[in-house]
Amino acid sequence: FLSAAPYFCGGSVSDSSGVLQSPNYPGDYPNDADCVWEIQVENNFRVTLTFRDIEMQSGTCQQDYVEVYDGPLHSSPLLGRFCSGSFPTYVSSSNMMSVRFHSDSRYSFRGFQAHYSSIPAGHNTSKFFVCLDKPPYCFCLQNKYFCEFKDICGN
Ligand SMILES: [Ca+2]
Repeated sequence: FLSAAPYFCGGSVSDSSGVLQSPNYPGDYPNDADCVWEIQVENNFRVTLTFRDIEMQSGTCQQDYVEVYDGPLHSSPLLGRFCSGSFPTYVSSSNMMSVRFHSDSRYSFRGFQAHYSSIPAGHNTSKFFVCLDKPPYCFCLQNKYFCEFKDICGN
């Protein structure tokens, strides 16, 4: 029997913006990986996370996947799990967000790259959208809603 050692990665992230990506990106990610990034930005800010690329073993997203949590990993709601085909954006309800990448024991692909940034929490946010002071001005927080990409918030 061959037993692969798990590949650990991730860590704490506290810059106001940055890039998260799977190990070796854009090369193939390792098998048996489990990475958790815990993003914490300044108090009174929220974390926005936008995926720019994602290519993983697809299907039901049980083998290889990315999960986004609205805060610390083990105590926060799951905002989404996915593995290919979509480029979602997430916004946290506090100044913390966690991102988990998992791969199983075989078949690897390019993985993912995502950009995060922090935005001030304030009146320009609701449960449905977040306003920004620069394009695209509006992030929708639920996939079933679509923002018109214009300055709907009066900035
Ligand atoms: Ca796999």
